[in-house]
Amino acid sequence: MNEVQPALVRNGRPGRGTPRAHWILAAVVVGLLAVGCGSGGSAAPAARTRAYFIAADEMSWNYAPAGRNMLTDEPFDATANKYVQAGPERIGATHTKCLYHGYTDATFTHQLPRPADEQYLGLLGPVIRAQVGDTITVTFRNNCSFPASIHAHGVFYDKKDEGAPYNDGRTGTDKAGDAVAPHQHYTYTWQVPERAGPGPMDGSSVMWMYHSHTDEVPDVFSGLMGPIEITARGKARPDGSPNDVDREIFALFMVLDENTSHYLEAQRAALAKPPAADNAEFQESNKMHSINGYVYGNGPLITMHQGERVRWYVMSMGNEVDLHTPHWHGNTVIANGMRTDTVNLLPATMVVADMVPDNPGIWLFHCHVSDHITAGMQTRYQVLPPVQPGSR
Ligand SMILES: [Cu+2]
Repeated sequence: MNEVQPALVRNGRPGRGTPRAHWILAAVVVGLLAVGCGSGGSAAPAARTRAYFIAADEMSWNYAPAGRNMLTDEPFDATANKYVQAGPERIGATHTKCLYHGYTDATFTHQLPRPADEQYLGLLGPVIRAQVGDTITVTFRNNCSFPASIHAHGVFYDKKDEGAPYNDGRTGTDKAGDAVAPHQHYTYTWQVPERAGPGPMDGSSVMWMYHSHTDEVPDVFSGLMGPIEITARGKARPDGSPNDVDREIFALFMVLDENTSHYLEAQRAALAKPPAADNAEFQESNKMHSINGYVYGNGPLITMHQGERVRWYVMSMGNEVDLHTPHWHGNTVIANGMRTDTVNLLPATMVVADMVPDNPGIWLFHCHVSDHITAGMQTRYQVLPPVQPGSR
């Protein structure tokens, strides 16, 4: 079967803000697929293999690239500067991280550019999408300096593709995906059976996550996390996204505790006046209360149009402080079959919330835990006027 790169066709949304080139590309890819596997172009969904190429790349990540508090439109105050201001004894807003990036193929020479309307994803890895019945392959290359893996939630995997080393009686190649050494690669294969897709109370798609699980705690705090979205059989567009949703937004609420990152010690030692690693104020300064790796609204504005069917996928990871309550100003959502404007997250929980925004404007989207508000776990989203029929 031909393999496709869904990340390239991700924006297939006819008449809904779709870059035309992407839609044409989607049509070409689907056509090639039909020829390649003889499945034809009928409405019945053919099971597909969706091939992703994801590298873990070492890089500098700036939690506050705007350099000011975008929620107040003022310079950072003393509270914010505890976290974002660099100095002889403080790392500040920019940390070394290891992040998942999508690539075009197994040569890992061309990183997939993130379209403008996906820039808000920040430090999250590429969205992995599939439909029930599909097979997902992820060729993973580790460009970071420590062994890493990709461990998926929800989908079906054999032991060799679990991406997590522990005492489970396995040996040899059965442990191949547990720890990919620096500069090595490994291809994970995950099946997408019914039990990976929506249940009786779900909508047309569900959220899972993937993350490194070789040394789970520092791997995740170093930044190795991403979302998975699985759509019900027969309800997916060519890119795997649900055909009854106009726009999808993914958001990670997490106190990224850089004290627990693989890179903390090197960064601490590089300071002009390195404080002790257990210095309480230093430790607090490294706890980045972020949404998709941005603090104080510093990420790109999340945008949508009034009247669109918007599906929010929110998740958390981390520690006992990672109890978060994402709250939308200005509009409401339906989550778990109930109307609300605030949902609950604990580490490694995932919530899907559907919104049809009826209220245009720029609105706050923030964690409602008081300590997290002041530490910067806030951002904004914009509801633009409705898309006029035929305007695109
Ligand atoms: Cu919170």
